[in-house]
Amino acid sequence: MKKRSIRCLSMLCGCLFFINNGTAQNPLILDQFTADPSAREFGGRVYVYPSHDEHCGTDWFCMKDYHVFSSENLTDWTDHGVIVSQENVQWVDSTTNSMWAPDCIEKDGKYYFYFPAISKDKTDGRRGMRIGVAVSGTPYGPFIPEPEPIPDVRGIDPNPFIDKDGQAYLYWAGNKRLYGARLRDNMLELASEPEEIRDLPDGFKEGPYLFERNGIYYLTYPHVPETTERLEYAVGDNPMGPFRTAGVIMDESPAGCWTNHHSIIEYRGQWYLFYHHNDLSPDFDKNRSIRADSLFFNEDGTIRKVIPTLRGVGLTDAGREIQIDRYSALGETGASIAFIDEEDRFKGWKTRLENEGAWIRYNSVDFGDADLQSVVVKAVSGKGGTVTLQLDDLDGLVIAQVEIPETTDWTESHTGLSRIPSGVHNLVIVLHDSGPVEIDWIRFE
Ligand code: FUB
Repeated sequence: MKKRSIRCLSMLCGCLFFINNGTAQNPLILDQFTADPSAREFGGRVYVYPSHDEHCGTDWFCMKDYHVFSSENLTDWTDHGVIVSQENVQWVDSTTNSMWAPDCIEKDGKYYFYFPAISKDKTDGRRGMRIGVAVSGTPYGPFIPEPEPIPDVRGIDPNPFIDKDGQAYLYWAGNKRLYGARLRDNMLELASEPEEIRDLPDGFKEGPYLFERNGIYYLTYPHVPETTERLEYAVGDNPMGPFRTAGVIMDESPAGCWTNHHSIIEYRGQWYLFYHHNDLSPDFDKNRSIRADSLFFNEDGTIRKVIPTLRGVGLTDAGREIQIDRYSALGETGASIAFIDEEDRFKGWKTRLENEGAWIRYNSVDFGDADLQSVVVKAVSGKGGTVTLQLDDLDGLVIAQVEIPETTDWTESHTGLSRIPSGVHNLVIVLHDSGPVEIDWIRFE
């Protein structure tokens, strides 16, 4: 999978707008590291406010600023550019690269962006991680940071919530614990003393995210039961609890990424979990990438565990480059994925089919109204090979047989379709020789 082409659309208050073309899968953003995704629906679009990991040559987090990304179809993400930077917040020590997990909420037409960072004020009681607010008239800025952090709040991972009665709350983490308080109407100050949220499991907790559904208040949070974080939740009848623990939303990463951090929203009738993993940096888990997967509730309101996928959410337009390495399923033998270029992982991944019969499946490809007549497969193969493209949900119907030429360079092979599909289908690619054949992407025309 090659790096997505980035197209500049316009300028707004110094922030460039970009389209991140063709990203329908996990991770969502492929041209930079992103972590701690706080997703919100504003005006019929999903906005994701992640933090922004960089590689600064240290073995710790290096986070200097925030971008916001938005999408209407959860497939095409617009990067609205930098909305807040450590360089433009008066109270932040801009040498500390400590702009950790943020969140944003709308109230009365204003957007309040909450973010933690290390304060430049080193006096007792005011030093360390504080939480600030930046305010905007739109979800994408310009955000004007308040000159001081929120008084009386010390910690990280702010999460604002507005209840049905209009009362706003702020949750945050500190000293391995979670805290909450009511916010004043101005959204800039606490209206009550910070309270520790009790009756949660012992051990390290951070990243609180609270939402309400059918009268149940879900307090969700990463917790370390053993060595790395998993996403858990507790439920209560009130925004400030008491809460009772209710289960696990996502298990620890099998690959060992120490952190996870999430948010949960309903969008157009479907619930989604936004979270992160270190897909683009498997050797260094402080360079993370945001993801999204669908989330489902049981009848009794409990949350079904979310199994992380590469395929992610949203439909993939058959006329765009389909990155099949973000697969839904992979045959047990002879199929694998790898980075296209280990020296530049932002170029993404490729699929390698090794033996006859090796296969990979990519779900939810939208063929539209049946006017696609041919297919392009970008592939490389030292021996050449034949692959068939089949529709899994139509009993394996073969729609094309593609001859991949013997070549040492990536080559685009064009083939007419033997059957013209319409609508949404699950695409399977099967190798019919002994390979290997490596595939970057597939596009229908
Ligand atoms: O991104 C820095 C920190 O790592 C966040 O604030 C935590 O929630 C964890 O994801």
